[in-house]
Amino acid sequence: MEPTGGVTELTVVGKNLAFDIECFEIQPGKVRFTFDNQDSGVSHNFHVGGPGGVNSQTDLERGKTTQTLELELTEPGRYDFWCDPHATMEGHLTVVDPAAPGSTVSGGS
Ligand SMILES: [Cu+2]
Repeated sequence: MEPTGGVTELTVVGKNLAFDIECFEIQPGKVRFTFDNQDSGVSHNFHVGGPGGVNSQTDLERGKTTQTLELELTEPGRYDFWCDPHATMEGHLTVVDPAAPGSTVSGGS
């Protein structure tokens, strides 16, 4: 999860109508999601929403396929990600507040 060239790279695999990872914690800034749809013949997308009016998604696309979504997540807080047709596919990511060093985002979902 180390930022590469100022961009945080996150990879999420969609398989059997589920995401392989459902919780991320990142620093504010540019994020590049790679969504790897491994469900052959099943249409998924990758949708991210949260603070600051973030609401962005990839097109629905039949697997197997790989999509990328680049966002700038500058506002600390909790963001959600999901696949629109499948309620079983959801997760969240927390953008930490760099102005609060040592403050860990406490657990709970
Ligand atoms: Cu889906």
